[in-house]
Amino acid sequence: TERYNAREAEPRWQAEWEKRKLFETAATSEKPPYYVLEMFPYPSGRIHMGHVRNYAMGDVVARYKRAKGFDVLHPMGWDAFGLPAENAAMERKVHPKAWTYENIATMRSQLKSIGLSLDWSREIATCDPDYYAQQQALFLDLLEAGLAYRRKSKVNWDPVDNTVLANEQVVDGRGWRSGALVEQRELTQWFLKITDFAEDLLGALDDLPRWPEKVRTMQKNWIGRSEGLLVRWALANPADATEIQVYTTRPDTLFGASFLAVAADHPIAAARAQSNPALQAFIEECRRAGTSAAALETAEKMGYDTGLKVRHPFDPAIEVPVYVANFVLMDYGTGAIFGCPAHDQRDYDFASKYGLPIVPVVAPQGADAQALVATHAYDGDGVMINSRFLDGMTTDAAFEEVARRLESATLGNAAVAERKVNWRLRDWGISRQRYWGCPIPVIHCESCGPQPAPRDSLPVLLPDDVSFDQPGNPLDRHPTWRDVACPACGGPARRETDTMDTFVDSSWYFARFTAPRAKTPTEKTVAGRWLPVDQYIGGVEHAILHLLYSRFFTRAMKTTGHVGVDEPFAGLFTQGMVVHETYKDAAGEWIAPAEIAITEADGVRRAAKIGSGEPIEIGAIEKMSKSKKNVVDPNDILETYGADTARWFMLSDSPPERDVIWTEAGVEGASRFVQRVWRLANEAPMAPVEPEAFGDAATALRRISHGALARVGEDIERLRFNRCVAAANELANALGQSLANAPSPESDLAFAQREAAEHLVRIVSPFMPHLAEEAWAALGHETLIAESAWPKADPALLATDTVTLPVQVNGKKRDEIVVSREADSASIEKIVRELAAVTSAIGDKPIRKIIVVPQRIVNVVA
Ligand code: ANZ
Ligand code: ZN
Repeated sequence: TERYNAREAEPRWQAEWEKRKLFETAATSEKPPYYVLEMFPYPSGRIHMGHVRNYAMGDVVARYKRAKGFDVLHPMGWDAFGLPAENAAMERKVHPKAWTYENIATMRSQLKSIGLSLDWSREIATCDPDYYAQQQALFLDLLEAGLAYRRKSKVNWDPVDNTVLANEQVVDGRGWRSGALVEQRELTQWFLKITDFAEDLLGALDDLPRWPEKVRTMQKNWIGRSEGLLVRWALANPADATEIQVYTTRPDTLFGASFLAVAADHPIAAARAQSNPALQAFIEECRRAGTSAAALETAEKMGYDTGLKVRHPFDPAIEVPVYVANFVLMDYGTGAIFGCPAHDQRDYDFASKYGLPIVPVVAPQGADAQALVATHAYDGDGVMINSRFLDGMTTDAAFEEVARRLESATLGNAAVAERKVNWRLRDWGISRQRYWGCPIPVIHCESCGPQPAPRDSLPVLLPDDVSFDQPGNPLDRHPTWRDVACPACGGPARRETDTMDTFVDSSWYFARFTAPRAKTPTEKTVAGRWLPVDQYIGGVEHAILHLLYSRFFTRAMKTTGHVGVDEPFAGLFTQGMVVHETYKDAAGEWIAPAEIAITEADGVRRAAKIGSGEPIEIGAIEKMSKSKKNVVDPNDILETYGADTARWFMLSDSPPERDVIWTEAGVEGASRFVQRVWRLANEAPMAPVEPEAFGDAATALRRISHGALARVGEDIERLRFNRCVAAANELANALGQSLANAPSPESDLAFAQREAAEHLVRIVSPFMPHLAEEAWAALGHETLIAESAWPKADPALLATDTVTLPVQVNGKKRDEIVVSREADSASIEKIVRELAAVTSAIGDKPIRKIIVVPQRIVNVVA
């Protein structure tokens, strides 16, 4: 047979699928629905390998589920608003809209050449007026429901460019273009009330079993519920105030308090600074350095003594000083803390710097408490010491005792303390002083205040005639767009010129896909059929914000009557990155993989520049990035090998949640496998009739082929794509060996061989759909494989085919694997080495030994 020609076959099959509208999801169907979605891309210009991996995974699931009889929804769109389009406008004088839609066109055709089973008739771009019209309608709904409101909040202000900067435009406290020190300015901005749902967003995480544990933990930490105490401390020298209230989660450590500290923006700090220029200067310095949690985390602890003293809530004779400190946040708790240096590292650093006492109040039974805190804070468990009536108690008991006593003690005519649940989660500020985003549909009137834009005036369209030759938001200096009549009084008014955070755009697109052309945000019954998304797939970099905002939006859309569910994504999978070796020349410049040739001699790999032969240093394996030039362009791979090879390699080497190392050798291997499947399909005997009985050789082959079919189905359901690849390899080997025996066409073995070839093509079809169609036709089928059902494995052939082996790591069970009964130790070892449960259990320790007890158990010794 001739070699399989991917470059010729792939576009041909893509055209065929498109002609038959195979992947367009009909409006109604008797079949059960299944919604699989990959995070939609930002149209940056070109598809990269990370996209290919992400979409290949989703496509395997989509094609498999379709073959299993589901009505599959698998749409694609563009997260199309955002800053890069405006940067392109400034740098290259191209309009953000033109830039964005050109990129979309390029990337759409790239995605099409990968052969994804997408319903392109549902394509949306968030910058399409049809899309953002509905987003504006949603905003008005949230406004009416009290879930959107306005308040003052800080922004980064570049005093040279006279413009607001996004956080990513502030580099080391300076404007990225001007280099000027960035100031904090207060602007009135729009907020969405995500905090209304804090309790539910936290609690419901426990009802998402098909989410990775680590993502749920990250969300929990972000929402950050803590239980503590608000404690009022009386000022010993009352001046501008009589007390300071602090929030603490460790009231048990109260006798270890050696100072109070307030945030730079705390009213007490401002009051004291009025008569103290040095304190004022310190406060300003704190503000300049930024007061975000991230900025404070890394900054050196600094403080300024206000001269004030407060009295200990249990003993007025104990007085402690009050500082203004840069590590206290104004918008958390009360913006004031008591410092307990012995048991909090930040307080420890602070106390060491300013010579404040470090008194241990918690220590494990019998420990030398002073030694415990000699070099750093102790935050472990123990019993109370140096704490009067608390001594000997556990920290939990001490917490309760302090709370009980202070709740019933009084200061003035109120309790000294009250219990308080605190949340780290803040309301979501969505105002951006940017052009390329969804306009906030509000009109400001001097006499009536902010008015919602009338519904029948939506969408508030972005004007096209804008220029980027001056800093700032072009909408601010566009009078014919900006100046309008007040919808309430008809007097002169101005449009809101801020646009929405682009995270809003991506917080509901999955719902819009269910009825992408509706004249309302969703069609509730249609949304009800599809939501929640059955399987969502994307990068772990979105584990917090995007997913949390989407969870909030789904709840808000339920409140406002657009969907019937709380949770957007029933199943979530976060895939690993595509990584590649890096290369450097003698001058230390990064060199692209395409410019070098690798040779291997005596087990040593060497790199040299193609052409000059100059030796090149082989560096670490890292995430593909432009700056390190270790990027492989999907287009080059598609040109050389075709989409199927790229897709197969992407999913073959490592478990999908881990990084995959892109190597030329790996791609070559995948390419050889493509040809192999093609040969096997062509060499298989043509459709013999099913014999009455099967001999040993035929039965052995059927066990393997039915076993592989069943395993692959199960593994796709669990997104263990690399195991599917292993099963396909095994089957191809078995079939190849069997075919070498060349039986007569009538024999039972011929039947088993043909069946094995069909199963092999079926197994690879979700991964390599073009090759599968071509091979399916070569096997004599007149229908498309994409249109035919996934066959059922014969249970009689499965019963003895496989065994389930528990996998232990150092004697503790971590996972189990299903392998064929005949699998040898070497292949079992290989599977075990790649198990995520095993790799995470051993961490970075080396594997010393893998003991395989055939058909019983596997033990990994690390
Ligand atoms: C005394 C103490 C002793 C504390 C100790 C901790 C350990 P979470 O769990 O995040 O709620 N804190 C309170 N408000 C703060 C603010 N605005 N800026 C910076 N830190 C603040 O953390 C609560 C703890 O963080 C509180 O408990 C307080 O320090 C600090 F051994 O009080 B603790
Ligand atoms: Zn008005």
